[in-house]
Amino acid sequence: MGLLTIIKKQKIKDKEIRVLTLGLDNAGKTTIIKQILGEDTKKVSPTMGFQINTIQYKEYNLNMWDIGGQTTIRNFWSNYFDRSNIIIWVIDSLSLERLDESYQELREKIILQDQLVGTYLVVLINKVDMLDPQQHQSVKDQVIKVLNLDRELNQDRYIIQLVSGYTGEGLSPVLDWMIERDI
Ligand SMILES: Nc1nc2c(ncn2[C@@H]2O[C@H](COP(=O)(O)OP(=O)(O)O)[C@@H](O)[C@H]2O)c(=O)[nH]1
Ligand SMILES: [Mg+2]
Repeated sequence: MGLLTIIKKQKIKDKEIRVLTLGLDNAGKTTIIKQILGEDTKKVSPTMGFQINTIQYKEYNLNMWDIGGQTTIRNFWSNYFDRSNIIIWVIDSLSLERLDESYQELREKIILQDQLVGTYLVVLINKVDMLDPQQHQSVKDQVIKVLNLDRELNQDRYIIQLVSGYTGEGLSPVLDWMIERDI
């Protein structure tokens, strides 16, 4: 194998990004992944255990790990932290009464974990297709206020975005943000 081939192979390998998709049960994690994969989002059943999907996006391979969010499974999330580059945290904008629970889990199980220093965080506020567009900003403001990520993370380490797993709205800026990180 010539040197150039080796370098090329190395480059391709470098373009792998490992993404863990987490959040409370029913937030829409599996639906979002299906939407990005171009699969039917209406055929989603609760995730037991985990599933890995590779998404090709502009020269990059995004290895998306979809992990169940039921209470009993949450303690096993840390088994998947090793070598993860990005954590996607999905919040259900139609269940804001669970926002405090979501925040507690995000903080305790993700942000405060030493293993995840250096990992980027993507917060997706999902199901905005069901919201009146006029509510979008206030829902986002509410999430920003409750999560208060500025306390623990540098601004270039995270992004908060309104999305819909059903329509795909808001997802491509997130994919671009992910591949533009220094990973
Ligand atoms: N209206 C709406 N419903 C959604 C959206 N994403 C997911 N859902 C619904 O929310 C429920 C949970 O979705 P699922 O992907 O299984 O959530 P998970 O448990 O986080 O993987 C399902 O009934 C989905 O059809 C969305 O963007 N908009
Ligand atoms: Mg699921």
